[in-house]
Amino acid sequence: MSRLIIVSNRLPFSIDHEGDEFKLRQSSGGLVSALKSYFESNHTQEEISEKIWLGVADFPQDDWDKATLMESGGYGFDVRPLFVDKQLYNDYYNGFSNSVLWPLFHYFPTLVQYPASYYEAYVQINKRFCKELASMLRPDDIIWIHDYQLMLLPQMLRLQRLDAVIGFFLHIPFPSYEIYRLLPNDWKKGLLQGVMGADLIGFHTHDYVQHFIQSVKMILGADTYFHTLQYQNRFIKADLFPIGIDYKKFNNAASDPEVVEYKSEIKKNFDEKKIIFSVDRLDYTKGIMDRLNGFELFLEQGPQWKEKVVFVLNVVPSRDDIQTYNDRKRQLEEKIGTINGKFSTISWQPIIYRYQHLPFHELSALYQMADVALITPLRDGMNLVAKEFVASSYSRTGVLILSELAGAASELNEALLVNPTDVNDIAINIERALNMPLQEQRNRMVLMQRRLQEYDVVKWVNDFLDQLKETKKEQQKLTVKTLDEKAISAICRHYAETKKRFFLIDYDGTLVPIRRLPSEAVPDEKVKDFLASISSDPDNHVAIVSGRDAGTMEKWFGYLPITLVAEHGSSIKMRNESWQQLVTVSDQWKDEIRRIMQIFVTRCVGSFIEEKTNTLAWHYRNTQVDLGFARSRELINNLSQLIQNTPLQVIDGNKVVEIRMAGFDKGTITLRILSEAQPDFVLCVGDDTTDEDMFKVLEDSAYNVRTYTIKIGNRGTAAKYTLPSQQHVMPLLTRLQSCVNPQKANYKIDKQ
Ligand code: GDG
Repeated sequence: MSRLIIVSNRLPFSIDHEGDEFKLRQSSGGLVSALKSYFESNHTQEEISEKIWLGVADFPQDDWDKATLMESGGYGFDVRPLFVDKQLYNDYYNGFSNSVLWPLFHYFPTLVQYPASYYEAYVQINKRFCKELASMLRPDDIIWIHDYQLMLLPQMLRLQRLDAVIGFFLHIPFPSYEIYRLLPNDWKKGLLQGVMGADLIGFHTHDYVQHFIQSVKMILGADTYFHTLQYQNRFIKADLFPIGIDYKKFNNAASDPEVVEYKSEIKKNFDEKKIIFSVDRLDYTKGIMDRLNGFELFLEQGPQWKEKVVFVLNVVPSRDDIQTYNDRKRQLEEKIGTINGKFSTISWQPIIYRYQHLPFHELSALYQMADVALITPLRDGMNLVAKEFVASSYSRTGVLILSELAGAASELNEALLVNPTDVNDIAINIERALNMPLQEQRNRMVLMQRRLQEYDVVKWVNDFLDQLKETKKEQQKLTVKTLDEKAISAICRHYAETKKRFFLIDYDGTLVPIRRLPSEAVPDEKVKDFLASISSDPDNHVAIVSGRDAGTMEKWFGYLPITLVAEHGSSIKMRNESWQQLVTVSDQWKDEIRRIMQIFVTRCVGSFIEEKTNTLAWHYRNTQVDLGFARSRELINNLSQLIQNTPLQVIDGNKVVEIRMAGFDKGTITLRILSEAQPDFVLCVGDDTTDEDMFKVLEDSAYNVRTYTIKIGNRGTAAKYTLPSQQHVMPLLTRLQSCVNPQKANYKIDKQ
């Protein structure tokens, strides 16, 4: 049995007290709504025996001690409040979290403030969380850390507990690399390293996952393969988990007596008027000013709506100790006054504005009574209000107008999607929504409801926790062993027992060291003699699987009885046969790619382009290390965008970026040649990213022959074993021959 420890900046409630009376008050906010619903449901994971919520208390220790009634929570979880120094908390929360990360991650870089003291406080508070957690952790605990206030915590905890199961979820957008890189160097590196301490990192949308992976690649240089990242010898997964809502709670609220009563009050007050509704925390990201401008334009352009429509605008107080927030409040209230002053009649006011937190029954009644929900954030991680409005529509009518820049837009395609800064777009869509036929409203609602019902908050939590467990299992599988004496002896024994052995050997960086220029990496007599010797054994079949062009391969090895694979599988010469060209499509794509690579050659002294029949490669092995690496990230980025929807692929190789036809890789060709050869022993060795394709197909459980995949170097790999460097390759292969020919036994890995 495990304990689930939820860690978030704040606890999900405050304490109100009058005299000796202490009362819990639930905080508003997306995370609280979601997790509270999950804890109250009966569908938590079976193996979770206890739930604990750790967060900073916004009440004094004294109140907590008195309110002992809360020990058991009443919410179905234990509470661990953290009491921290007020000034420090202020610099961490209002400072770094909400005046650096919040504006930057929501694409408001001009609002970011950069005092060093903010980051220092952020480090300190993250450390406080770490200390508290470390003191309470048990071996089987599952730790789930939430949101941008605690980005350093996963790594801090990892350093204390190497085996801990740690999940991290970011509730706000992860911005594009161009925005993220605006952070000072230490901060941007520190935050990413911090998050990478987790085993599983969750985001709301595919875009945020991609942005994160790109930043990790560009800034930390981590290896990535789809959603798996390899960093400092650990495998980490980043994936999307679009948060769901408590669908039933909102859908069933229609029969709640309090809701029914409040609805009849609304009906009485607004009569037959159409209702437009919005509710958000007071925050510049929520786009309230542009929304008001859009509504004003709609009223100007549609005088026929006079006295027939009312906009119920509810703003929830938030972060009022940050100046930017107060300024916005004043500006919004002025704007509301202007619109009401301009359009009101003696019996009608177009905007009903409230600045308060609504009780649930009022919120729910307004969701149900609204003809239109107008939700137009300038950026929003997800936006639960949009989902709650859809779930509340028991009659399946009502129209959702939603910003295309909210995470929810990627799931709620049937909403009227608007650009939140385009007031004209907002005005047009208000008009469109108010005129939308009932049948169309229903068609759209039904589809959105079905989706929300299927992936509700319980599914969201369980999905995340299941994936976390899976990631842990995968990590164990991916653990790579250094090829040691014991493993070599085992390979030797197997070698001696078998009669149909197959060797798949990469060339550059494997048989010969990487040289300054590819033309310098010519095979010497030792390599040639070895290849001649190993291939002379009739029980052995050797294939050199290279990225080199066929002409060079033929010149160097054409006379030997071995198989040659050129350009990663674009052409092949099977042992004792002639060359076969496998890629037959036009190479016109090369002109555009060459032009871009040429720009990088100019910008990065020492780099050069290598052109092969089906491949263009930009080599940066001769450049200044940091510059070459940074430029290679940019080139990969540019090329990846350019080749979208084409049959090309970009390969991030060892000091080389290559582009070539997809579908012709070392993995595909490996399967092809092995299916013909039917061996009973396979040994595959390589050093590069392109060799990973061979390792993967050979390590795939569907491939039944006993295989030995060996990667040179310690970068992330799908291979079973690693060798420390290229110099170990020839001695190892020579030693294998000695297993049937003992006088060649001169290689002991432990002595290297
Ligand atoms: C962050 C991300 C992401 C709001 N006003 C009242 C009220 N609420 C409840 C809503 C909803 C929640 O608060 C707000 O959630 P959002 O998703 O809209 O926004 P954030 O609080 O900024 O949340 C966001 C979320 O995390 C989850 O990952 O979606 O993008 O910024 O549940 O119902 N509830 C009541 N009265 C109110 O006046 N009772």
